[in-house]
Amino acid sequence: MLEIERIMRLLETEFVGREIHYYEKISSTNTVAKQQARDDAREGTTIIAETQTQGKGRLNRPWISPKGGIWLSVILRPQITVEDALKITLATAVAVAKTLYNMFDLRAEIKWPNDVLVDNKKLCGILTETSSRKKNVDFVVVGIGLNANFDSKTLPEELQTVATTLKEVLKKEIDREKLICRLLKEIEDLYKTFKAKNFETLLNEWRAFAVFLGKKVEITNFKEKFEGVAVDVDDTGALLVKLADGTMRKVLSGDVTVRLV
Ligand code: BT5
Repeated sequence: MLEIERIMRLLETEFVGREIHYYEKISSTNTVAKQQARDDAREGTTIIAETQTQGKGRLNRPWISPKGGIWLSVILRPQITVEDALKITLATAVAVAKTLYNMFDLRAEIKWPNDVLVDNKKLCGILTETSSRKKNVDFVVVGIGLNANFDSKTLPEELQTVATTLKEVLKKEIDREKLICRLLKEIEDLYKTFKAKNFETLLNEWRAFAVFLGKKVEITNFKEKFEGVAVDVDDTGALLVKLADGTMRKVLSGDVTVRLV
């Protein structure tokens, strides 16, 4: 079980995680965070759960959340448009990758828009949800699911070959409290960079972990499926894919499959 008091003692942030709501078991930290945000929870409020019964990914896909994982959501209140929220997802992926690199010397890879992978297997997923009034965002909830201290054998069979955990990669259990503190600090630092509109700095950090850039990818989204080479992200965070005929496509949502040949 996580020791929240220890997290509070180790935490070096100004506002992210300064208020933590901890649950042994809840539906989804994102769902609870959204409710608390609607009830005026202050910026940085963080919801952490030991397990989730209805953890979710994008498009309401299930996120399997056994004990030993890190399942948390942070409430942010930036003054941005809904489109800008994509950059918060990218910044959060950088925060996860930097934390793993700084703590364990582990070189994770970011896959656009919301995956952190090790050896091509999913270690972490990010779900950013926004609530908006008209064009502007009222609040953003950033949910992070990081497979930490459990074996991928505890996941459903179809995920066992495509998912991995820190315990498996590092061959030991990690200090989850310390990791959460470092992660929340990285999130806060990158969020400050984001708010200062230093997008180029942010995107450059992102590019350093985005190993799939330059590779052949298949894009699947609600309206189409196509192949091309992932070239870069633009200043909105959209993925730029070059098609076989040389034209460039801008991708704002969808799943990316990296072709290994
Ligand atoms: C994501 O969606 O990757 C976002 C996951 C966000 C989870 C966190 S946990 C804390 C917070 N509270 C929530 O309820 N959610 C957030 P997407 O890219 O759509 O990927 C979802 C897919 O990942 C599923 O369809 C499965 O194939 C796979 N998956 C499910 N559980 C997994 C796990 N534990 N590890 C690796 N892959 C998993």
